[in-house]
Amino acid sequence: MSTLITVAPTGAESSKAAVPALPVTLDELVVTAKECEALGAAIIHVHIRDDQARPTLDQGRLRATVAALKQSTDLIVQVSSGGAVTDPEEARLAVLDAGPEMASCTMGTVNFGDDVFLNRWDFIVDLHTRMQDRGIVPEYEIFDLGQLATLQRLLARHGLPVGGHVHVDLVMGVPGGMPGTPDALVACTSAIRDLPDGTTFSATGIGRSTIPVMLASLSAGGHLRVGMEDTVTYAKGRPVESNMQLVARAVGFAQLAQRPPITPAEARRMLGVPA
Ligand code: KMH
Ligand code: ZN
Repeated sequence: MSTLITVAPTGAESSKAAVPALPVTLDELVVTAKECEALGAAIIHVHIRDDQARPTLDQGRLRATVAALKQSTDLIVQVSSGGAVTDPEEARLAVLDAGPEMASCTMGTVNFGDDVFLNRWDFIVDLHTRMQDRGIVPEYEIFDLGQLATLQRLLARHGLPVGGHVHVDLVMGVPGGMPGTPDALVACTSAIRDLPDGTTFSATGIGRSTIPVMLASLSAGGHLRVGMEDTVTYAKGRPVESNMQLVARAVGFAQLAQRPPITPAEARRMLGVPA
C-alpha cells in the first residue's frame, strides 16, 4: 500500500506578516505546487489571498488560480469550500464554479479557537449535491468524531459522491475539535469502518500534533496531509521554512513506513476523480 500526500500550503488563518514564508501570490502558489509535486505530493488543497494577503474567495482570482495550477502541474486541484470562518455560505458554495477536480466539504460545525466554523446540515447537503451534479469529488473534512456519523447520514440520504469512492480527511488538534492524538485517530478509524467499503482517509495534525498524527495515520493505513495551513513550526523554536520542507518530511516518513507516495494519476484512480 502506498501513501497519498496532500499539501495544504496557505490556509486562511496565518498572516503573511507573522509567517513570511507563506505562499500568498499566484506566482508563489504555482512555484510551491510544482516543487511539492516533484517531491511527492498528489493533491493541493487551495486557499487564496488578495493583494493585501488577506483570505478571499474572489471568483475571478480563484478561477485563475485553479487554471494556473492545472496548467503548470498534474496535481489534483482541491479548492477549499471552508474558506475563512468569516466567509458567507453563498461565497463558499460559489468556489465550485472555479472548475476544480475536488473540493473540501466539512461535516459539521466546530469551535475553531475563539471562533466558530459554521457548517449547517442544509449547507452540507447543498455542497454535497452540487458536487455530485458537477462531477467534483469531495474530500469530507472531519474535525470531530461525531462528524463521521454526519457523513454516514449524508451518504445514506443523498448518495455517494461522483466516482463512488469516499475519502475523508481527519483534521486533528484544532482547539475546539478532536485532539491530535493516536487514540483519537484510532477512534475515527472504528467509525470509518461503518462507512462504505473502501473508504480511505488522510489525517493532519495542527501545530505540534503534526508528527504524532502523521505517524499514527501511517501505522493505521491512512494517508497524509501536510502544509503551512496546519503547521508553521517545524520543530521547537524553528519556524517552517517552506511547504516543501513539510512535504519532504512526510515523504521521508512514508518511505520509512514502506508506503511510498503515489502520483497524481494514481491518486485520481484511487479517489475516483474523472480523468
Ligand atoms: N479555514 C477553516 C475555517 C477547509 O478548507 O475546507 C476551514 C478550513 C476547511 O480550512
Ligand atoms: Zn483548508
